[in-house]
Amino acid sequence: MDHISACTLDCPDCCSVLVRTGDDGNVSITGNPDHPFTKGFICAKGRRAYTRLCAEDRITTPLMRVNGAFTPVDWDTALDAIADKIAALRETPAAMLHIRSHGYRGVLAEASTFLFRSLGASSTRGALCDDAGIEASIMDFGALHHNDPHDLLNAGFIINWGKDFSRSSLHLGQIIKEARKRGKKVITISPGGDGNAEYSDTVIRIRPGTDRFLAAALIRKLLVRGYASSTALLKSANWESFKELISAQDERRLLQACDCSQNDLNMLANIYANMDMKPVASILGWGLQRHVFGGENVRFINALAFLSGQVGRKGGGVYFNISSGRNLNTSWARDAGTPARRLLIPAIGREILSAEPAIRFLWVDGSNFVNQTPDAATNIKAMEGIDCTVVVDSYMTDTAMRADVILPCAQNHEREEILGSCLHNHVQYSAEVFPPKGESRHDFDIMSDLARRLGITPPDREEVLRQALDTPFLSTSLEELRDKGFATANHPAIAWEEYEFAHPDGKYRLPETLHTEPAFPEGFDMQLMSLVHRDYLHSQIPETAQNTLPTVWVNSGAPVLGTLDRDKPIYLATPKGRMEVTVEVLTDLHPRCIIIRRGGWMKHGASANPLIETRITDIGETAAYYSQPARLEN
Ligand SMILES: Nc1nc2c(c(=O)[nH]1)N[C@H]1C(S)=C(S)[C@@H](COP(=O)(O)OP(=O)(O)OC[C@H]3O[C@@H](n4cnc5c(=O)[nH]c(N)nc54)[C@H](O)[C@@H]3O)O[C@H]1N2
Ligand SMILES: Nc1nc2c(c(=O)[nH]1)N[C@H]1C(S)=C(S)[C@@H](COP(=O)(O)OP(=O)(O)OC[C@H]3O[C@@H](n4cnc5c(=O)[nH]c(N)nc54)[C@H](O)[C@@H]3O)O[C@H]1N2
Ligand SMILES: [Mo]
Repeated sequence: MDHISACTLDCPDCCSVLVRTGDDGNVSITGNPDHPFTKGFICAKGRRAYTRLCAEDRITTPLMRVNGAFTPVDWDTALDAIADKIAALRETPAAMLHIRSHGYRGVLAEASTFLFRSLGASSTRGALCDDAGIEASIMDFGALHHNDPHDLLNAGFIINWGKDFSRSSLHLGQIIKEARKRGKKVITISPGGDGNAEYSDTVIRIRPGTDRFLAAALIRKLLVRGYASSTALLKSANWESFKELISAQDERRLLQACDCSQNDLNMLANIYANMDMKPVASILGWGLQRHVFGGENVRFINALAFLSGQVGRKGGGVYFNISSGRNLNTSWARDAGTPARRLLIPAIGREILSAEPAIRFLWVDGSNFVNQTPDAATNIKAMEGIDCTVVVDSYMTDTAMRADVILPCAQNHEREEILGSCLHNHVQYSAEVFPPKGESRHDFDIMSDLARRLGITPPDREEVLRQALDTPFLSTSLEELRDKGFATANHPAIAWEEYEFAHPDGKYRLPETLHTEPAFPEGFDMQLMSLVHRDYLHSQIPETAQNTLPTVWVNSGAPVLGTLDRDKPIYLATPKGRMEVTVEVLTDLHPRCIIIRRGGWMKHGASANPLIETRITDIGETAAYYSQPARLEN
């Protein structure tokens, strides 16, 4: 039998899927062929969802720590104990901290936000993911908006600023393949070592963290040649000061700063200058904003697209992302109350240790923050000082193993959800195809039971799903959505076509500063990039797949290879410490880079995050993971 469901992993593609259950007990998961974006295929992560439900190491009963060891307890015992802890802190809500990340997506997933906002507990600010680029784009345009992804088929040129089409968004990659079949040219700008060669006509290798210099050099060239769009100039709020900033730049220096050549510059300038009237679409990956000047990187690329007249144009535009919540109403959770304070998530260990009043209760759901945030060793220390930690998860992650109570949650295809995408405008319905394993429960129901114990009336689940669809962009009923599996929100296919930007004066904002890239400390002259894994979402990796040494990749000509003794253990080292690794080579990777695929767990010696120092991006308070100086040593 076929059931329509959706993948709830934190991924832009946000696929609608068919879960096929056979009489023989076999289960297969495939892409929904009727969905306009999924188009009948899904990636390895989505196909594996069922294996994950049946994993032997899955936690399926509530666990409480008794004399140091986890002991199974019933739900009432666990929730009564948690309610007592919370009740004792009701008068000092700042002492309670709620950490929720995006291990799974959906409107019901906002349940914990509802509860902890209602309590006025402490929450987090900043981000681990894409807020540098989001805030940068909002500074420029006033709001997040991009063309429909299928409009890429109308482009003449697609300039890919560092998205890895082969790993992080396969459906976007499919559109790129289709565009190339139709004769569109794709140019990728990246540090290399990714899977983009097969998606691109030309690849330009850039030094990581420095795209703003290439974009600035291109803008400078367009201005010198007189190719800037006059409409764009008129629509800029700060054109005069920006012109001065750009005129003061030296082309040769800009190119040196990003390791790009005069040829690269000329080729791109000819494309952006629109010599042959073909529209140019720019795609911004999220890698280039995970650097200390990640926000500025995004702002200069946006400015380039805007000044060259490519914004608001069919086949043109800039794609960073849209808000995955923009088509769904979750005001019941968001407006439930105001957090007492917000601790900075990319520095969370340090923040907890220095919090005043101290954090005495911690609730974590949909997050493996102990392993996933920088300076992970400090997170362990921070956890030790908290009286009571509750983790809602199904696996014994680096975070869960440090909890006092673990509450087992229903997983994808075991719980109903409605969720949006940060890339396309379809809203998906994810179904309860299987009963939650063992005693696992929907996060929403866990929250509701706890809320009642605290005298807080939780909203009705069905009502929340109905309310979610009550937005100006959707015209579907819950019944229709359940039946069809998706609905399409109504937005213009071309963003900013009217050239009316979302700032109060309707004008675009150009960047005010261009910062030089900080120098690396003595002895650490390589740069560690902890990039997405093709087969897993972040740390959602089976433990059985983590029993070998983690691999790092460097350029086959990297000087460090000449100094390493291959017969001795090799370590990846940063000023924070070192970990043993296996080294492999790539021919196209920038010689400055070391790549590690992210998500490996600390308990298996496979996480890079204990080695990554806390650095915060210039805009959006995001973890600047990729600005990490590193080296390899014996
Ligand atoms: N070194 C390095 N680290 C990084 C990054 C990097 O670039 N470099 N990137 C960062 C990025 S982009 C992100 S988005 C973060 C992601 O980091 P996290 O948000 O912590 O995401 P995951 O590692 O996927 O862990 C999510 C957890 O949610 C659990 N989960 C799944 N479904 C459910 C459910 O229905 N209910 C509940 N309660 N839990 C569920 C999973 O089992 C898993 O343990 O990591 C960041 N970490
Ligand atoms: N398979 C898989 N897919 C995923 C995820 C996953 O864990 N696994 N995670 C999902 C999530 S939460 C996220 S946030 C996204 C992440 O999606 P992406 O941002 O696409 O992924 P990253 O691997 O962080 O970075 C992408 C590429 O950025 C390039 N890069 C790094 N620094 C720079 C730079 O300074 N300039 C340029 N031009 N390029 C640079 C690197 O070459 C890298 O290949 O993926 C989502 N999709
Ligand atoms: Mo992310």
